[in-house]
Amino acid sequence: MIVALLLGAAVGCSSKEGAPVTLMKATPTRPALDATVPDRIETATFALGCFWCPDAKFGVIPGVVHTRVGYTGGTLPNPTYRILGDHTEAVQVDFDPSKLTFEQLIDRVWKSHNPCGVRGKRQYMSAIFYATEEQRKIVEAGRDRVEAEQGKPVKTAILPLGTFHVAEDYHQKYELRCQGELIKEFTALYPDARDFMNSTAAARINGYLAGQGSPEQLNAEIDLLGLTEEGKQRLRIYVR
Ligand code: MHO
Repeated sequence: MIVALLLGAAVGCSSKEGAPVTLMKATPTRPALDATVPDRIETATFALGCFWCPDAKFGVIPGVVHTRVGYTGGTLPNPTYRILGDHTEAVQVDFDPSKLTFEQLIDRVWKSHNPCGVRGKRQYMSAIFYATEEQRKIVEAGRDRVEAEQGKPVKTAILPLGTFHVAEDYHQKYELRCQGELIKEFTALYPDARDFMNSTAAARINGYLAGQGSPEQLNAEIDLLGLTEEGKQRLRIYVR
């Protein structure tokens, strides 16, 4: 019976009256990792050069729930990648504070670039944007610690967060967008680009594809990412 129904679905079939019956194609199952979003989410915003890299690097971290890349720090209204004005490429990371604290996340930001090196041009400058007084204090304490450790002034900008302009869809989860077969699976799961951008599973896979994360972490969560068996095999190749 089930087989007959499935066959019917595959070849299309007619009702008694002869009108075509549209049977739903099996909808892909959304990743288990995306099924629950924590009640409380905090957001960190920072810039570390081209935003594709921090999107991948931080998206893979356990406790990170969403990532999005965009433009901030400037005054031009409605910036785009081509007309950026005085903005900087940045990433926003939403995280579950019961699993990862702002302090731990910012600690990783300090460690993942050279804060005392050249700041670079505005588009790619290193910066941490604070959204609250509490965040400002944590960021400034980190800066003081780095300066004491390195004996040099920190060049990374520390700025209040203004409007964060979400970048074009084609910049979100860039590594994953460039992996032909896996992005096909994800486009089927999330036809809407905003849903795709907000997928935790997509953030993790985007990181793994960039060589981030560990085989242990991947093993622990590979069945939660919404991939087909073929997709899983493909992803494993990237994580060594
Ligand atoms: N144009 C650079 C970086 C892209 S970025 C989003 C590149 O080709 O790698 O600024």
